[in-house]
Amino acid sequence: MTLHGQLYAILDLGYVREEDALVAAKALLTGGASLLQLRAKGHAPETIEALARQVLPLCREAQVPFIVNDHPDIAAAVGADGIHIGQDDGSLAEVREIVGEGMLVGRSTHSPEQARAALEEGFDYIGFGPLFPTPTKLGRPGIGIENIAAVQATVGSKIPVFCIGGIKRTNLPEVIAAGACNAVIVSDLLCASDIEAAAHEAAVLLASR
Ligand code: TZP
Ligand code: MG
Repeated sequence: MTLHGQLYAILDLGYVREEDALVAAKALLTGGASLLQLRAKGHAPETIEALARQVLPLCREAQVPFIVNDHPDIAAAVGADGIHIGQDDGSLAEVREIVGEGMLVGRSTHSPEQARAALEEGFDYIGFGPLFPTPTKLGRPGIGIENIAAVQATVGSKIPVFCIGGIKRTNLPEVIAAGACNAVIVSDLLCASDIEAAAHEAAVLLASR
């Protein structure tokens, strides 16, 4: 995977209605997302799988990896490009048993220690955050921007590090100045009046990294 300059967009059903999901996915892709994840907390597995089967071809057309959040079985069933798991979602080995060797497997991390551990375990990329408190991930404190540069210099020289959590187009320059090379942005894109333009703005800022 490329180490720098990537906007990772998430199609999060907490912000987008199911019936609007494909239009939003197209806008994120056209706007310049480098990866796209389907995140559907609390939705039935059948719903997630059905939507995944519709989003996947859009990603293939855009030549953007399609990642499924939380559900290795669905990722494997639909032939996704990747699966993203949290700290409490088991080990890499357990997920690999379900999805096989070829698939990208990403891990959420919330501290420099967790970031290093994920690299050592063999994950393909990490999320690092939430940098700032965010309604998208309620109950998690912001970890701040102080450790971005160190994590980017160590872990980020081997696998992509995606800063995440409360990142908006307005504070993205500050996050980049703190050392970030890649970012995940959820609500600031999905709640924008023009999702494609918002994604483009963020992608352009990151592309300079
Ligand atoms: N993991 C850590 S923060 C977060 C996730 C899924 C949510 C990021 O969403 P937003 O709306 O960009 O703050
Ligand atoms: Mg999870």
